[in-house]
Amino acid sequence: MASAPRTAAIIPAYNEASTVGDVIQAARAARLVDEVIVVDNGSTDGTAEAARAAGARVLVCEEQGKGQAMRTGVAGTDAEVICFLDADLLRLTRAHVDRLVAPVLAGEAGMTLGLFDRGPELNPIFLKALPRLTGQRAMRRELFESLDLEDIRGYRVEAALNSRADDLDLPIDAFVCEGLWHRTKEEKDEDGPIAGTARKVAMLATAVWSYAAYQVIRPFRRSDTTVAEADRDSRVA
Ligand SMILES: Nc1nc2c(ncn2[C@@H]2O[C@H](COP(=O)(O)OP(=O)(O)OP(=O)(O)O)[C@@H](O)[C@H]2O)c(=O)[nH]1
Ligand SMILES: [Mg+2]
Repeated sequence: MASAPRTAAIIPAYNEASTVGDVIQAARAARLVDEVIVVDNGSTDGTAEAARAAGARVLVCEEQGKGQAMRTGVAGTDAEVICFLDADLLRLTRAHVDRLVAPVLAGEAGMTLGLFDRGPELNPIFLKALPRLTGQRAMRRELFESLDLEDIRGYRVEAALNSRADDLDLPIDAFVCEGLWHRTKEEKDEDGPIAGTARKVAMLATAVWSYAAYQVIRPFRRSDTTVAEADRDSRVA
């Protein structure tokens, strides 16, 4: 019998020292996770040190951006299944992480999506009616690697993953992670809540643009380079 593919939790983190340790702890406690990788972009608040202290392997991404950090994480492991987790999560449990990974390992889902718990009124709306742009998602590495380099920049990456999974008709397993929440941009922005809200609006605009770019512009691009093509030589053995 072939041995089960190995699973890596990859956590992009930029100035998340106050929460990254708990996220790592939940990921390390998960039964189905074999290694935990944090990808930092030169955080100035001790995120890398906190991540190392909590037992993660820390990689440094040279280029700023969430998607770029995810790419660095994937290139830095040979795991077949990847579980992405944000570093600003509150109340993440090992059960949430295993629930994300299990259907992908079993081949029952091409991608899983773990949504925040917004309560009984909002959960069905975020689960069924809106684009599911969560950072908590598991997939086989090939799905991430099949994305175009242009499509993974910053916050475009999540919409791009959703679009790609749709293109490939992959079965998606989306669910609410009971109790899960995060430190929002409004809370963590040093320049105050208004700047935080502005950054949030910019991020959502990026996601909308990403969907449009994927659907409209992509077919006309002349030279697409996928993540797999770009990172073939840098893959760890
Ligand atoms: N390494 C790295 N991580 C990043 C970068 N940008 C965002 N992240 C991480 O990606 C995760 C999600 O980013 P957030 O900015 O919280 O995005 P979000 O949760 O979708 O947005 P909010 O609702 O405003 O919190 C967090 O763990 C961030 O620290 C970056 O440039 N580099
Ligand atoms: Mg967040």
